[in-house]
Amino acid sequence: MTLVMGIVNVTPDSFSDGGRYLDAEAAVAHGLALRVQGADILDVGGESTRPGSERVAPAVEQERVVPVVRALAQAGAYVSIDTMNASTAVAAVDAGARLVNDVSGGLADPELLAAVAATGADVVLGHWRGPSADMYARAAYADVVTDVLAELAERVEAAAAAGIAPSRVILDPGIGFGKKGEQNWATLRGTARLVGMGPRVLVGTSRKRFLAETLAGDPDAQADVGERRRDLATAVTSVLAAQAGAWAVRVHDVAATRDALAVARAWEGESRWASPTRSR
Ligand code: PMM
Repeated sequence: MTLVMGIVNVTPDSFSDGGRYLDAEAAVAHGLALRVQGADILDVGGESTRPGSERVAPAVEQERVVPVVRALAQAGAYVSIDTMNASTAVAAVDAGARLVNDVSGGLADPELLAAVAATGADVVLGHWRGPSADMYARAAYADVVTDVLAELAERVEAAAAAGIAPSRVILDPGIGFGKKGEQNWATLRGTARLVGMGPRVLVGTSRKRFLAETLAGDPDAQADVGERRRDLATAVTSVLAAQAGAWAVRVHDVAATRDALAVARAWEGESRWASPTRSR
């Protein structure tokens, strides 16, 4: 069954939560609420990767995320740390994180893979072609799925060379990272091929621009598509990712995604009734 990773952003500039969870206490409360809604994993991040965003100093990032990781891990949650920095990854694992989620696949910080290897944590390697500030300039592909798979295979090799076995790796196609509009849909259509590479696969479409562009029917009007419609679109793409064999989906609206996955499973005959939300 596909796992649900709930997003806990601890950033002042995230487009998704408007910085509402800047305060660590509020972020912890939000994470615990996502858990009650049925999140299997809580993904804590302190650096926004929204298109055009600037990098955050690792020390600032750690001030934001470490207390939140510690509190959620102490509450018994399976916590992942969304970071491109080796020092933040190590600090978060020390605080109880069990998974390092690097959207850059180890490319942004050359120390990250070796640092994660030493911790024993699992690692998400995302497909990435450069920092968010100018990532669309690198959105040129001969064939997007073939290129993404080949570049991720290189990251799996780099991880292995650093001491991380493929069984500890989770691959992520990096939806929205160095990919525009239709390139994201083409990448998603390749999910089953990505799953065929062997490692577990995580797919993150939640509230992303390409969904809003599709719903608006006009890329220039994407900002007019609100959270509710983006969350509904995300529930649909998450079901489709699950059907293509994804190990997990990364979402803001955990309750909607769990409901959508429960309905899809009932259609498939795997489970007739939705499991009640958990209050672990
Ligand atoms: N997307 C964002 C941030 N972290 N991590 C993974 N593994 N995959 C993603 O697609 C991904 C990510 C950007 O979205 P946000 O700013 O809404 O969290």
